[in-house]
Amino acid sequence: MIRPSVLVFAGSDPSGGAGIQADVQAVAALGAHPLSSITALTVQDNDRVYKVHPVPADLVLQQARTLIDKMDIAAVKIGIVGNRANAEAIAEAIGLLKQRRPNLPVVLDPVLGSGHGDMLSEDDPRHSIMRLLPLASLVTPNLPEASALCGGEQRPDAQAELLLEHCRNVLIKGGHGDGPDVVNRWFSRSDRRTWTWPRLEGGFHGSGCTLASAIAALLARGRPMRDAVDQGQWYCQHALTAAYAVADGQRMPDRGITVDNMESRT
Ligand code: PXL
Repeated sequence: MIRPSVLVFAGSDPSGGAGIQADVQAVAALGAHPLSSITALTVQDNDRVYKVHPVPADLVLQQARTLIDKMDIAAVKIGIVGNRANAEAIAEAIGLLKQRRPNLPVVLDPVLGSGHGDMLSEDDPRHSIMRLLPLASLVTPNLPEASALCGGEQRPDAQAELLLEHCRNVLIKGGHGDGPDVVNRWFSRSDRRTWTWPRLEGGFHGSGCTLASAIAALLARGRPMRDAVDQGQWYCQHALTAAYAVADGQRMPDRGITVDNMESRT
């Protein structure tokens, strides 16, 4: 049996909480195989980012092409890209993949900065995100990201309407709000659904990466979008509930949790 692969474009987070380190764990936990093209090296601990060093664009493309030439890729996940040249390289790789698989699922996590607001791109990440948005099948902004991508618009319904002009599915995550619950809203052009999860105490490192990668893995395994968005959140919430500390500050989602009974949810 060939296991479906997810090609992840992401930066390295040496703390092991976010970025490619998170993506690899989440994709594997959900039964797909993680392939990677590293877009940037960062210098960071579990709280703060001190440096971002983009990988040269030709190397981002070469990493991907070598895999694309040999392997069938069932889904793509995009995290930080590092700079605009890397966004172009990623667009080229996705173009190649879509020649083979026109309906390739592509999950775009539109990261504008770290949880503390530290830079994770050499230039304005909004340009790279807008370049990649039409190539994505799902975009997963939190509320501040959705607002920044929509000219300061604050209302999720209006944000979704704008983003749906570029991308077929939008998941607006409420983790950055306040209140006792986190409300996540999924919109497609013909459907929508809202989830309410209890807000967990404290801060986490890499929750957005965990969720987007989980959804990409589920899409790679053939789940319909609505189910993948549902089950991905279920997995992410449990990984956050089981989070552990490695130092003061943000905790690490436990992405090794067992996911057996998630199948029964939809
Ligand atoms: O969670 C967003 C994110 C993505 N990618 C890398 C990161 C972070 C947050 O710190 O470091 C590499």
